[in-house]
Amino acid sequence: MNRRDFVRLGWATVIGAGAGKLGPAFAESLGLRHVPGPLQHPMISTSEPTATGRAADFTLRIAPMILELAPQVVISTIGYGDKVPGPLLRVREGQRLTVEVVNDTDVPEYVHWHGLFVPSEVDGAEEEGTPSVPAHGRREYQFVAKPAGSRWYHSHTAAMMDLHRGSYTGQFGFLMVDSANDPGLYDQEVFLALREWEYFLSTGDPDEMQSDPNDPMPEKPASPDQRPNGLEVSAPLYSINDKMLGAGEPLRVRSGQRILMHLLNASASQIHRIGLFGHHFQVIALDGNPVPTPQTVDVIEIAPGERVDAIVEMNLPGVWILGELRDVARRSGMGIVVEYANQAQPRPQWLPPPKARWDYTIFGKPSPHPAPDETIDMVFEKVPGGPHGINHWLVNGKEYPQEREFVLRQGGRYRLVFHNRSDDSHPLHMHRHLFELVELNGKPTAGIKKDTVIVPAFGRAAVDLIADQPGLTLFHCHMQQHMDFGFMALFRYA
Ligand SMILES: [Cu+2]
Repeated sequence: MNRRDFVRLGWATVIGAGAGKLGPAFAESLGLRHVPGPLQHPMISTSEPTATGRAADFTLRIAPMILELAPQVVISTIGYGDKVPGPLLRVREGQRLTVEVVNDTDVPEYVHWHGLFVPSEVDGAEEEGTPSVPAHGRREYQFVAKPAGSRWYHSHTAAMMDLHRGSYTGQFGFLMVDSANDPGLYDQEVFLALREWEYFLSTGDPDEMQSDPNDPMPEKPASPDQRPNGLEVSAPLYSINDKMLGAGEPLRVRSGQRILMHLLNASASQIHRIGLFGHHFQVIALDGNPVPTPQTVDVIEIAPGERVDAIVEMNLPGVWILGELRDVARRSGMGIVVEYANQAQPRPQWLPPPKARWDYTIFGKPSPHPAPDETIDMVFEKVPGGPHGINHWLVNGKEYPQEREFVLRQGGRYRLVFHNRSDDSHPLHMHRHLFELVELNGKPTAGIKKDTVIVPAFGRAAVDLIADQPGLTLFHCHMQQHMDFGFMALFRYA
């Protein structure tokens, strides 16, 4: 048992004492440990808001809700429209969209439209000047849905030390922008959001993935930082969409079907790896953008903020678990049963997929890049265990705010070089733009368009960006705690 498992078991024991009512047979069948019993919550109002002005295409209502992750595992969170994930918003590319957001909570909120080209005033980031949805108030977001692909929407409120705000809550949902050119080469389409619940702070290493000793680590300093690490965000419960493994409906398939999986990591803090024994994922899009070279892989790695679209051919009849590779995460709920029709054997099987390394560059193409007009170096460093015992983060030697430093000229072609001088991997997200991956740890590539990129521990990535979306633009690590404690910068147009 490692330190992390110990912390987790300790937590489950404390809050599960006297409340471990999860049916033993159910729990055993999944290899789940006992988890806390139901919590008590006041009833929430279900009255519908009255319309203001023009009719909205969609209404999102932010309100406290209770969420049944599994029988007898009921938690309290804040969600959109009493659903987790929130309602699937599905639109055509180029469609003008009005979303009315009603905020039935006591705090101002922001809804961010992740991966869309929208103006700063509606992007849903306070730092860019988007107005809030006031507490017990409402606001309309109007924008044109583009570009096509798997987008999503989520709270962009700072949480700081409050682990029941912002992306620690159930405020996230899928936003599909359909292209007129979708070839539709699949039989079923499923949306799978990866999540943890009941976040807490611990000194256990929440970075689930050990960095690979074979990684080149071009940014590793000669002498390691000896200061003790601060408190980080961990979680005892996991789910895919709103259910822990085994608690929801299985994914029902037939032999020979092609299933298009829209995977989203809606986690506030963890990178995940997903596998399905005996099956392969044909990755066709990253962050919603078609890749130049679709490739088949056994394991998908996906960081907070990222999306992966993959087609899975169903050619091994049985009852399987699509799940997180780490036993602790899968046994705590991160998985879903995949059930072929007409199966006699009811017990879902987990077998680890073949060992595989995730490497974005296999989905790229080799063509060279024109030289950028300007290169902007960004150096990221950790200050271990600062105020409140939380790690703080520096961008070019400074915690956010970085308001004057990063300036783009309209139409300019920029190369951003991300130097990760910390021992954690970070998913780096640029609002309102796409960038093209140019290099990862010294490996060149082209044609991979993303809005969020994992830069491995002590790693380096370079991305090209065309400055064609005037307005303030937020850049940050997509892990909520990192973002809240310094890991942000603001780009402005000259
Ligand atoms: Cu980070």
